[in-house]
Amino acid sequence: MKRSSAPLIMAITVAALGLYWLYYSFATPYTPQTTFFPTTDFARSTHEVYIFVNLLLLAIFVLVEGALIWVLFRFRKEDARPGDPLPEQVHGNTKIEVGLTVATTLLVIVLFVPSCQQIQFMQTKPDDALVIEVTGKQWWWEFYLPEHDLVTANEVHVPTGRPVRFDLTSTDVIHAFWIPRLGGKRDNVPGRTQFIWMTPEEPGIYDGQCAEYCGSSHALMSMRVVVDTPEDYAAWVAQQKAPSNPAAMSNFASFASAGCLTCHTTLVNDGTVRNMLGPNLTKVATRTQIAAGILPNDSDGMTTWIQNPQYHKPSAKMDIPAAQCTGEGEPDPCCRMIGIGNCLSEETVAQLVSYLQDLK
Ligand SMILES: [Cu+2]
Repeated sequence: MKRSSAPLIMAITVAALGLYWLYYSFATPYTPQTTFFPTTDFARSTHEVYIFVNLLLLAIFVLVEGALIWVLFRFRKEDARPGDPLPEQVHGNTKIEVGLTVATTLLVIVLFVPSCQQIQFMQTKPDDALVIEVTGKQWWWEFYLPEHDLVTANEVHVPTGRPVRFDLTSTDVIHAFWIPRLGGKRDNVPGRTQFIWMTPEEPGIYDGQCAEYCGSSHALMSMRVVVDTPEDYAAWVAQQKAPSNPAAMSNFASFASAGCLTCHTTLVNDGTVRNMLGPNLTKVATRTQIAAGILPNDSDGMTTWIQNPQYHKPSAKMDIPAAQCTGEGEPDPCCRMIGIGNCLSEETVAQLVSYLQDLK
């Protein structure tokens, strides 16, 4: 009987395509949330353990599967001639069983040691860290930097060359803080504070994502960490802390009368205004994105967000169903905004966008 090599060729092709897809999905620097290009001490040491464990397991896989395939071919039925005796029939082999048990125990020890070293490294708080308190909320992030008494949202800057410790908690449900190239991940649990820390080494923009299912818009809960040189970081802090008088800006009256101040503030970004219902917008125009990473921070992004936040982020606390609006005017698009019964005309929306784009 002629043996067909088609299944083997097909298996190799599928495996090769799978590896190709994996590589281009996860293993290029162009993938923003890859873990394969770590840029902190924490991310790199975790990555090294990961690679070590996986190479070891790959070697075992090749050995075991190789032995299995060898046996399949060596003892297959087609090679037996009529009248050949059965191979020796055995039951149990003490040497092999003891050998496998010892080898498995050694393997567990080899995996255990670097994992424990990594856990110890991660759980030792570094001296002189820049502390950032991170509060997860449905569905955005509040950052508070005690050293500068500074509150911001969804996007935060850190310097290179200094350990950064993120202290993680939540005010509603469990979220998880994860910026793959900086290292992670760890849960934000209501009522307790956990931490992760790392020392950023390369300036750049690093995106992350809530990694614990937290409700209908969980997938729309991104965060961004901008790693700056120490000089750029100092400039960012100075910009965030710079005194301004947003209440004197021409469109502040529209912002106030639209009810925005019920949940947001634009007036102060120090520790006195933590845990508001919506993100602190004091210097919102300095951020690159809005709504926790789902829209660009420009006039178009801001306009479409204000006009219809529920379209972009279902069940977000901003907005109520249009049917509940009680104001005058068109039901749509005028009357689909903000949970206090206000209707926003296009003119008002334009004023709000103009106001917010000036907050820098
Ligand atoms: Cu989530």
